[in-house]
Amino acid sequence: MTTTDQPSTIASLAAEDRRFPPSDEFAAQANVGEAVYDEAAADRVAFWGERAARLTWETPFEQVLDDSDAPFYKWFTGGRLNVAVNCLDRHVEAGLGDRVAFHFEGEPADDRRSITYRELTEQVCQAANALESLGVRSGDRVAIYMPMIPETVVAMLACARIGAPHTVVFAGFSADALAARILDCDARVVLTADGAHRKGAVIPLKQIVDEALEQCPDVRTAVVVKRTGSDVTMVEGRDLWWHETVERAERTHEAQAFDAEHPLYVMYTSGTTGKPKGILHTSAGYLLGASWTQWEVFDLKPETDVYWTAADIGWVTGHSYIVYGPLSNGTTSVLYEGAPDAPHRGRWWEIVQRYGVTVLYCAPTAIRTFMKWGADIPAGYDLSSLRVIGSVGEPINPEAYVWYREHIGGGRTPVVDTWWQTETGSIMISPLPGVTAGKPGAAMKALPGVAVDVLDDAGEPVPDGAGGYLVVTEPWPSMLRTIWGDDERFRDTYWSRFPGKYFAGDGAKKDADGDLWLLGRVDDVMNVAGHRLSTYEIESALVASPLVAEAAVVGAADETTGQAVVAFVILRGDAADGPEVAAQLREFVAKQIGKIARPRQILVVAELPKTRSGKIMRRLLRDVAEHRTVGDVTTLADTTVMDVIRDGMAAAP
Ligand code: 6R9
Repeated sequence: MTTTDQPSTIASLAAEDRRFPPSDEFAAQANVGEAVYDEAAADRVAFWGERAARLTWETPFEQVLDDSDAPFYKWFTGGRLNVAVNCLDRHVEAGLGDRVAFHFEGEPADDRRSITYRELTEQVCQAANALESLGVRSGDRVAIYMPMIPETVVAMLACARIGAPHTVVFAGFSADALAARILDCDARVVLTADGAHRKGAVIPLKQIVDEALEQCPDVRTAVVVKRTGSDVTMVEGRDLWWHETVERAERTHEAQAFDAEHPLYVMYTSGTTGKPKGILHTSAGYLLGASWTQWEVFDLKPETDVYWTAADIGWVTGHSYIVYGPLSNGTTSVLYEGAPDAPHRGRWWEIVQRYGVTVLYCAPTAIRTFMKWGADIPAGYDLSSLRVIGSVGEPINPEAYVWYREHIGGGRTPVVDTWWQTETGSIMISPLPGVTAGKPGAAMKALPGVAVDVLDDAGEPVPDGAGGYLVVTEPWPSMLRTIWGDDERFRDTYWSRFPGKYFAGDGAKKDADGDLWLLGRVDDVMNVAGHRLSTYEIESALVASPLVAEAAVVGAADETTGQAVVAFVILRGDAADGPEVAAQLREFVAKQIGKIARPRQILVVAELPKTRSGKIMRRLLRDVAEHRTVGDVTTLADTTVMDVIRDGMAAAP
């Protein structure tokens, strides 16, 4: 991607002139105002030093940032704290023991319970005691392969409490994927469940663990939560029931403080090439990032808000905004186990109504799915409790943003489009709900204390109106510290493209006002007859058509133009399929962006291939568009999707 050759596409985003400033009423009560940007700009390091007062330290830190061994930055050196104490004990000690930490909503009907901070603290103490009695010591890695249930949160915090870094593996990854992660970080203990409920069926977690452990001879113990009551084989001498170990342990546990840089967790994220990268986060800086950004970006009022991140704990979004951010802030949250359409398509809105959810945070893929199902479904529920709604995981197309604001936010709530990564630990680029006049589709600007820029190939900042590579130019507290066991890959992947700066791997554009538009991964940029086109911009144009609910665009090799645009679309509930639809949509894109962006081919599909966090796997669609064997599908949420799409492509005219 270069700075100059995007004229054909800049026009489409520049034409987006809808603006949504906060109401005076909202701005007046907001946690964070304009002044915070100035405060952070005046002295960024001091700004973070002051924010750190929101954590409870056993020993205060001596230095905010130690950059003597960059890019191996250290934050809050000399400081000591316990992450679990910050998430639990201190709230109970402050008299908040009876506050609900989680409203847990299981997938099966009427399976729900609310857990207070006192109860959660006791359960975490029990699990910490149990882990210690199983020989887990500070620094030992523990793998967690569990459903979206309260015991998963308990497991994570118990690890944090005893200083044993956890690695949570998404419950739905295959036995091979699980084994690879266990082996990479050399975990010796695995926490799991007999099964997980998913759309009325049961995922046999324990069976998958058994299979994975055939490859992991060093794992000595598996502790199993009874969740679904499915038949499981318990291996003598290795497997233990959670209810016979954890739930019989002492309810009190003396927590010890750890160094600010003590490892907290390893989260695996897929690279474009090679094996998954184990992203390492440490204690104080990470916790501060999650805690402060949840308060700042969602205008969190822990006394009154009911906060819901509708994402999976096995994704970094769940780590930071279901577990560590909300609990460190003493928030009441919703924890929902199941799918949005289990057992019906109004399930999320039923949950919002039941608990009076005030802040909702989810992914654009969910929003586009709800668009497809139709606005009359959410309209059947009382969503008036919502006051801030957020989006994460992919660029949110302007039409999806406006639909979300209108049909979920009642035309009233600020929408925060938050850009960040597993590597960044917490939100980096986002509007502030009480300050920013939101532009649909734009993540706007870096949060106070975060420094980003967009660079061209030569590493020079691009002018307003141009696009390039997103970088973070200064260290931040919740940054990854390394790739587990591979410092060299850490330097190569993130710090070598633009020396001294963190390379995010995403394309971005500055608009005429200097506001930021994220364009997806750098690899998702096409070259059509010499023009650089971003998949996201063409997808946004397609989604702007009243016929289309979701679109995925790829560049396929083309004899005349180098690459040609191939689009896969899901039609909205009420749009009829037919031969004229493709022709209509091709013209629609030509009109919106320009002839150069007109898809060579448009295929109507029922589903798109997505990862568990809802990201479209364009790489697989590219394989189909170029008539290749479809590549590795192990990280897909539904692996059968690709067969259907491939058959559709073969039958297409
Ligand atoms: C939190 C998370 C990171 C990648 C990131 C980017 C994409 C996330 C986005 C966004 C545009 C947003 N991404 N949020 N793109 N706008 N608001 O998603 O972490 O799973 O590591 O993915 O997701 O491409 O580089 P992770």
